Amino acid sequence: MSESTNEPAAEEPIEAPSAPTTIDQQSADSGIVRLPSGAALTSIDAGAITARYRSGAVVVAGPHGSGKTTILTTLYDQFQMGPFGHWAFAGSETLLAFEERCHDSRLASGRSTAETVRTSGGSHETWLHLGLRGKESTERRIDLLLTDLSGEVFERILSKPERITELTYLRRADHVAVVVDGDLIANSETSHGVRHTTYLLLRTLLESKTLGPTTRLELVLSKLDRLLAQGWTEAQFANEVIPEWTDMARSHGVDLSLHLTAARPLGDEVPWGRGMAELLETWAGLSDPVIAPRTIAPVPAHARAIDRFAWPPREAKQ
Ligand SMILES: Nc1nc2c(ncn2[C@@H]2O[C@H](COP(=O)(O)OP(=O)(O)OP(=O)(O)O)[C@@H](O)[C@H]2O)c(=O)[nH]1
Ligand SMILES: [Mg+2]
Repeated sequence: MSESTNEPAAEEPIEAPSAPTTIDQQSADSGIVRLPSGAALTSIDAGAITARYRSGAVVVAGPHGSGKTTILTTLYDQFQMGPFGHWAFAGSETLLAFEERCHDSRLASGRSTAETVRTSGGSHETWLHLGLRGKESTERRIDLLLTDLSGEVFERILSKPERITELTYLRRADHVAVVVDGDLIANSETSHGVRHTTYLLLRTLLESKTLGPTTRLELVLSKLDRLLAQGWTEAQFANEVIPEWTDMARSHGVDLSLHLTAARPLGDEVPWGRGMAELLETWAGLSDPVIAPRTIAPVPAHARAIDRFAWPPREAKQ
């Protein structure tokens, strides 16, 4: 992704990614079966999947350590045990990337506690792919593309909000999920800071006109187990904290939906994967059109083809 401001300003319009050929097509043409590498996908690779299947793009946002990658790996891990929620696993072109991210949370890693490797800031390979098929109705298929971005990307946006225009994939996203660390919310030393940065990130997303016409904005509280372990209740969180974000979003004509999750809780109080089924349902369901029409800022002239995930964005559904 183009997070650098050192990009030379390109005079010429940037070419959209060329029409993708599917793996099936390539096999038929050449007689050679090209298997996906399994690594995370660049925006161009992700664009090829969106061209092939009915798909949903989810940008998972939030500072370093907020729990973004763990949410994604737990979603994937849920399918190790069979169908999950209304969905069955229908394949992934990023199996290796999922496995790498899951490794430190498994016994085979030799660790005494489950961990998630910190996401590196410099990679263009930021999309994870989950193919899903309806558990009851097998004709129903959707392919989810989920960003696994480093928290540094969002920390940079918080210090320089104007750089949000560089995140061109926001325009194409069906969902943008802002992840908030429940552990930090509950801790009196960090609570004010994390509430404020969440407010600023949401406000930047809403005011920058970088969301697409049908993009849904969600707030995902992570580490619910840590919030409860520090004496908070879910009702207290909903009454005391949430309104400062939802009221601001409403003033921009947006209904912010909320998910309380514990992707990988410590202890037994909160079940593993709490809130994941609801999150998957939201991301895999067809999003309703946004009621208020949105004006969208133009893509910056210096954006590279690699950053233009399936641009132009989808038209607003009627
Ligand atoms: N107690 C608890 N810890 C969690 C939960 N989810 C994630 N964590 C821990 O939170 C830490 C950070 O999680 P990550 O998923 O790596 O966070 P991230 O947002 O991807 O971080 P960056 O990649 O650095 O931006 C890891 O040590 C996880 O094990 C949870 O539900 N409960
Ligand atoms: Mg990460």
